[in-house]
Amino acid sequence: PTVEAVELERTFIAIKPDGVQRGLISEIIGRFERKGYKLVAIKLIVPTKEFAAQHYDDLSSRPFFNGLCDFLSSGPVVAMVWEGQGVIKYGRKLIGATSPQASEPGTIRGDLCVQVSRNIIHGSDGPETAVNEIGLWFKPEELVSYTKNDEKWLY
Ligand code: FUP
Repeated sequence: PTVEAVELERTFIAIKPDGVQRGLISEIIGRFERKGYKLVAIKLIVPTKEFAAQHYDDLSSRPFFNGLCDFLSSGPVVAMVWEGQGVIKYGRKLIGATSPQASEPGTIRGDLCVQVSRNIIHGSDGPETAVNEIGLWFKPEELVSYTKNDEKWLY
């Protein structure tokens, strides 16, 4: 199919402070890039704890919520939007299970981390979450629209 005929969905992906501190930015970006997904937004930011709480507001009743928000706001986060066919669901597959112990080898969490509270990356878990998270982390004008030439070979 032509690129125009393919539904190019978008997802929000973040490399958490542990992934940044451990020097895994290029490794993680490389996996999405090599797969054939397209980077449409990226920035390095230290979220406030309030912002982290907003991002994780569906988990606010969980016992680990406070520690999770402290952790996400503890240092720089690489916030990104990736685009491509099936990127929401397949992005989660690339990432692996929530617990690195349950993540298959070959996945980002399976290969690169050990503990659930230090699982290095976040990815939107569905179409609605993706829209909400992209809207929370990015202004519309921060999403870059451009032609990437490999797409005519991917689709
Ligand atoms: P995921 O979508 O895989 O990131 O998982 P969740 O939305 O369920 O959890 C969000 C984050 O909370 C996880 F990435 C890590 C943290 N968490 C814990 O610290 N302890 C837990 O028992 C579960 C999740």
